[in-house]
Amino acid sequence: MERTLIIVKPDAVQRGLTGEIIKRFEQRGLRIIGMKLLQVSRELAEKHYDVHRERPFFASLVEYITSAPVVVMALEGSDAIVAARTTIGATKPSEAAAGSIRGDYALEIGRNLVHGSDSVENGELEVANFFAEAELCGGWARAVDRWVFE
Ligand code: DAT
Ligand code: MG
Repeated sequence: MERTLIIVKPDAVQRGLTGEIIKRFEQRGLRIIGMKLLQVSRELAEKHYDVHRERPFFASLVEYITSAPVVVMALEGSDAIVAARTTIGATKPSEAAAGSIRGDYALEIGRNLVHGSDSVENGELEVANFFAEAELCGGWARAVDRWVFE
């Protein structure tokens, strides 16, 4: 099982797309093991986006993610990293596949609605950055799991 951190970004929350976005991950079969609403601090934002620190868009990225509340989710599943990123769609929404979240609801890279971890290692690190272990229901199983996971 892999873990991925999903952030329903401020634009998605403001636009009332939180439920629609959660629904897509649920329908995909990924298991929610943690979820909360919070306003990201500058410190946490800079840590989360540390790999982009030297990029020209870093300041606006931090500004955007800290600008209003977000919903963060920790999801678990087989191949969760790739599955979630496929559901999210390409970074640049104008090029994202129709049927993906960004392809259906977004136009611009700086308003691309949702974050998903990009590797197994980053999934673990990012979930730990946003959730205390006690906030995660790591051990639970759904009755339907045997119909989703082979
Ligand atoms: P993703 O969010 O698809 O994982 P990423 O990790 O490469 O994309 O970049 C993180 C965020 O930074 C991305 O969601 C939007 C912003 N970003 C990336 N590349 C950008 C660019 N060339 N111009 C402006 N913003 C960019
Ligand atoms: Mg990324």
